[in-house]
Amino acid sequence: MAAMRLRHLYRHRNFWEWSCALPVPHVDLFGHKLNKDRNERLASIHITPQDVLLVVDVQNDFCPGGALAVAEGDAVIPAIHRIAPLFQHIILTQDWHNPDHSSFASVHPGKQPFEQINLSYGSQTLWPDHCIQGSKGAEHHPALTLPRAELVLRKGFDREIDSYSAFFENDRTTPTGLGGYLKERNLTRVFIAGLAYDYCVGYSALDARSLGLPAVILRDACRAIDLNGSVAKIEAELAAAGVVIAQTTDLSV
Ligand code: VGL
Ligand code: ZN
Repeated sequence: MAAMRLRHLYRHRNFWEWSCALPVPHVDLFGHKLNKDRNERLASIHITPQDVLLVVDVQNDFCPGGALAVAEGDAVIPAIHRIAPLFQHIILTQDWHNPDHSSFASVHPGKQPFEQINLSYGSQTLWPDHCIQGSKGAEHHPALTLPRAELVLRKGFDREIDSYSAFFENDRTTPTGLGGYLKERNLTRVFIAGLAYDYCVGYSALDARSLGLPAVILRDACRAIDLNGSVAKIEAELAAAGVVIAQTTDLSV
């Protein structure tokens, strides 16, 4: 009995050694070079000069104490600082609403924050007043220190249309200009971090894919609002669109 078990173990060991000796591919799905070490290969996404880090809406109003606070919103900041040095290109977005923006419950008599309403382009969630142009709440969180950021893209400044995505407003057709910027500067893959995972981060990733760009969400560098199943809903869409969900520890140069 003991001998049989031993033989089993031995065969298993041989199989393990044999499988470890198999040649491993030299490029990943995106054509980037892979580390030779098998364990590292599973964990590693190599950042190239054509990659961009898109830091979405890390603003006071989305952090604890803010008007539309996301739980642990400020916890994304150290994660973003950790990976920022890997990127040659960093872009920030800033939710930037008029005081009477149509996504605010306060401009719709009888409506409460987090209710749904129909606007010209379809269903829109109503929010507490947040990220009003020029206000303290609209400023980037003071702890966010990314002096190399090359573009700050403001969105949501058309009173009639909200803009979750950094690429298109919520009618899903009006461009913000970011797609053109990336194209002209030959930035071809987008890594996304920030707030909120289930709204502005998620929609930015979907729209990057709709423009044909590979998109990677850095999950531990995001936090979610999670309103009425919004996390499950966006995750189904992200999976269908081929958005890669990764961790900041998966990245290397
Ligand atoms: C956001 C709701 C309203 C976001 C912005 O940044 O995810 N969510 N405006
Ligand atoms: Zn907003």
